Amino acid sequence: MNTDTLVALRDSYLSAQLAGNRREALRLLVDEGLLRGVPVPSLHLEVIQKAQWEIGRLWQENHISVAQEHLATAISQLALSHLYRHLQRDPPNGRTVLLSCVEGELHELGARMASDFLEMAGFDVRFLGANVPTEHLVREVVGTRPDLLALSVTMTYHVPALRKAVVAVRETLPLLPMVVGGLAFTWMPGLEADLGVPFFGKDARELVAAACRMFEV
Ligand code: B12
Repeated sequence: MNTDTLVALRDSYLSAQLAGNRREALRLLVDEGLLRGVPVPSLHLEVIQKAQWEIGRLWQENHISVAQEHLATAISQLALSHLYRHLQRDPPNGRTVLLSCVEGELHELGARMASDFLEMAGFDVRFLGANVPTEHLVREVVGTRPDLLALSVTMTYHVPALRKAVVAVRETLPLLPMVVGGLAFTWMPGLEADLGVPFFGKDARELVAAACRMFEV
């Protein structure tokens, strides 16, 4: 798939988001994307993710309102739900990943996308979504005993919550492998070393590559 096609698709998708046109946004992803052979991971990363980043820029620079950002993001949520049933999955690799946003963290779309990528790679994924209180995260980890715990954090002011979660999980299950990611790591380089937890990449594709290396699957 050439870059120009993906850029054009992203621009059209962004216009549909800004117009609040859910049907057109889905039509673009399906008719102009999937049915023309654009792989689902490219729709995720090159169309939806990049459109979301652009929505962030437009909001930050006051070109769109909070309501318009919400409208646009709701469309991307719908798009991910719709694409979910079209994910091409590798055979199950027998490993379970529990993926969660830390307490207070409301940005869950990226973590959700990361969950979909892990699923495509054959992992069994438990995705807890946004703002999971640390105490409940620990209970869930103890209850489900995943092979890997992945924590997502976007806002740097949620790093203390990440730290708290890492400490609490370590106290309870010292041998459980943990990884961290999300935009906060772009803004605070080196944070992972400070936490003593590996950073598994800046997007969902890198996360999957690292997880596969870790388990040799
Ligand atoms: C949508 C959005 C929201 C929505 C989120 C809704 C939802 N259901 O997710 C809402 C309205 C809740 C929101 C709130 C806020 N937001 Co906001 N938001 C965004 C926006 C526009 C898009 C986020 C998104 O969907 N990204 C697309 C996904 C696919 O990308 P991603 O998150 O980077 O995820 C990828 C990687 O990070 C990685 N990844 C994610 N998790 C993990 C985990 C692991 C282990 C690994 C390895 C990888 C990984 O893989 C993902 C897929 O490739 C961003 C702009 C941006 N640049 O992202 C601003 C942005 C993040 N928000 C911002 C701000 C300021 C806020 C608020 C403080 C606003 C306010 N005043 O209230 C609040 C904070 C809320 C909170 N308590 O957490 C700023 C942050 C700036 C900064 N440097 O601090 C941004 C950058 C906008 C901007 N340009 O100013 N926001």
